[in-house]
Amino acid sequence: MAKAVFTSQENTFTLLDTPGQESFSETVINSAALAEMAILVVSAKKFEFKQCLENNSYRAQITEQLRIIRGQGIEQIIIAVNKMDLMKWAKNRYDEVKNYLLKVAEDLGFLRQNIKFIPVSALTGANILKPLQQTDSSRCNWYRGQSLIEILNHKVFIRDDVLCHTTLGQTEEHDQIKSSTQQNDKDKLLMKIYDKFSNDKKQLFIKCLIQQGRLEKGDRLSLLPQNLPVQALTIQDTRDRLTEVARKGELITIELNASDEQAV
Ligand SMILES: Nc1nc2c(ncn2[C@@H]2O[C@H](COP(=O)(O)OP(=O)(O)OP(=O)(O)O)[C@@H](O)[C@H]2O)c(=O)[nH]1
Ligand SMILES: [Mg+2]
Repeated sequence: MAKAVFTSQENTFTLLDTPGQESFSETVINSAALAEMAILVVSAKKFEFKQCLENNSYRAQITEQLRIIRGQGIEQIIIAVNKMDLMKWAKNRYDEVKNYLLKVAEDLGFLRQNIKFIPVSALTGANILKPLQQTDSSRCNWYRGQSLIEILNHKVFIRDDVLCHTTLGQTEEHDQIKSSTQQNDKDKLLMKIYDKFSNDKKQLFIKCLIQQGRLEKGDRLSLLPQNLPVQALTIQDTRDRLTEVARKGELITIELNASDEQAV
């Protein structure tokens, strides 16, 4: 899973990019478990979409990705129909891709109102930041909707439950840790651990999503389910910079004082 951070005027976004190939399903599962929403990028290019759809394994693969996204609790999805520059922004091409994927997504339980389709060109940047009518109106006179960043900024498509409001008792405990320093349930730190690693200096690190509360450098934590006491020696923020404090929604890396990697 590759991570990138970008900001708009209103928000900071963390993007978890996963490859499309079948062999990367596990990465899609892990990313979707951390995500508030999903963007599926599909190619509108004839060879890449049409011929692929005639290929059973590709059909199975795109269905599998949508199934994983849905299975991880994501209800709302943006489907970006990409490479529209190569198709000269042909509406019938866009509609063909859209109608096919709409059916697949609906069959998997996505509700129509929760699926947002958008034509884009990642290469030229069309409809990514500025809406099409401001940049490409001569080529595409049929799409009058929002650009990708406008959809993201409106947040209508962003779920909040991955950044959960549940208490510990209601969540799966095995992959979460809580702070023992804070009293108020509302502010109680809750994080989902999604990776751990150690370096050649035998320093142990975990990667986490902060689901609620805030973490400060030096905080003492308890690792569930074993109730292992650990301390956050250092914190790296979403951009991998050292920081003193991290908050809800951030994907961070924490250095722990635990020496036994196996126990973590
Ligand atoms: N013409 C055109 N080419 C594009 C566009 N977007 C991506 N490409 C090209 O398509 C190729 C594949 O792009 P990637 O960004 O690697 O595609 P990907 O979806 O990340 O692929 P995987 O990670 O392997 O699943 C590259 O050669 C890109 O330059 C687009 O909008 N228009
Ligand atoms: Mg890629």
